[in-house]
Amino acid sequence: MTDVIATYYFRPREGVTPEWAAQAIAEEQTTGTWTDISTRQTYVHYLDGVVGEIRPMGGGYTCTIRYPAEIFEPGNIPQYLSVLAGNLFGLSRIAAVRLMDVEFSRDIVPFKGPKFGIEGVRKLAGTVDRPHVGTIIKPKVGLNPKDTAAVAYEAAIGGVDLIKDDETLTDQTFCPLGERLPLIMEQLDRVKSETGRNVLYAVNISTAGDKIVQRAREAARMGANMLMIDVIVCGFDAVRAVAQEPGINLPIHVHRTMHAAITRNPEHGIAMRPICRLVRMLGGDQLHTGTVSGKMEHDVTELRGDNLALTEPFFDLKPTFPVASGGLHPGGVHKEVSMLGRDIILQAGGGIHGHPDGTRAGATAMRQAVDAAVAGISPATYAEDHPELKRALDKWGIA
Ligand code: CAP
Ligand code: MG
Repeated sequence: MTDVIATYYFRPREGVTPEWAAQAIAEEQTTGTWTDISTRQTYVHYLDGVVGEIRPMGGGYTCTIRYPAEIFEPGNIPQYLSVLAGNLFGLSRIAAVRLMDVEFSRDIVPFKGPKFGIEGVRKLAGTVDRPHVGTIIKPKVGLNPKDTAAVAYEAAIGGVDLIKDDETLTDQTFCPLGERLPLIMEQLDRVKSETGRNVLYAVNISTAGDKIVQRAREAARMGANMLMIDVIVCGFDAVRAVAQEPGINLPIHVHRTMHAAITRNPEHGIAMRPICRLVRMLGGDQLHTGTVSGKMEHDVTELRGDNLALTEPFFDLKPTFPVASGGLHPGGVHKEVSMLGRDIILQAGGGIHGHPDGTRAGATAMRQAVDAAVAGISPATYAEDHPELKRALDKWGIA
């Protein structure tokens, strides 16, 4: 069996050597504890974590730890996380630790990955090589089902490829999922008959662990063409459970609300990279990874690497579509495309529904910005004969 290699950044407290700190992590996460124990039989040692080369980085160090494949229970994601990212974060003699990346071995990836992947989602939406444009219905909560569907129609007819619920909208009484979903799908059918375009709607099925698969089944029965899961708050295994459910053949859009509590501190927590690898292996077809021009904190180098983790060869698993979202507007599109490429979903909530001429014009402006970026034309030049884009740039400027 092939071992799993995790890379950590860590900063020992004063007086603690990096060698001691790295060994303490390896032991805590595998066969040891804080002191010698008489019960660690010699036959147990094949499960020891092995510390690799320790290198200085920033104010601390990085090292790899090799975890024997046998320490993992195949398919048990909570158990994997407990080994790779468990108690180590609280060790008092280590001031900070961050799980930077994980090289999973095939032996512990008994998952099929995305059912659709980038190509499959493109096939559904009828696109070839351009970035997808998505929108989050805003306000994020409060609209009733009828008004939500009306906004969806406007966005779809204006040109978006994808509409999604916001992360806090699930099945509240002001907008029950069972009413909202059929009304939105009806509007998207209308758009299809008027334009021939198949627009996707990611309905947020996030809920309790013992209910999410049932909710996914109901959404599929009601005609959903995409499902959405808030992965951090639902748990990674929610994605696996829905993706592996026989009879549900829908792409899964994965939102990461709450991730910044874990990923944002560059010294402590879990970087986005391992989260990308997990979501891809568990069957997420689309995953939020951030923008280069938007409202959320980002590190461009990390972001590009995260998107690569979603798309580079990974056993035989399909690539996951990276999603750039958060404060995006037409004036930021060229920057996103030049930094992140064309295999990207560019989502705008405020950047579409805040357009001076409304949602439809906002959606059109985003599509025009994408067309300009793909054609290598500057947004300002393209806006000269594209009034929707012009109005957006006048309001928000060019990033
Ligand atoms: C975007 C968004 C997303 C964020 C999350 C929001 O809306 O719907 O949740 O993108 O960030 O509510 O902020 P706007 P990330 O377009 O109106 O900003 O994708 O980085 O996890
Ligand atoms: Mg949101």
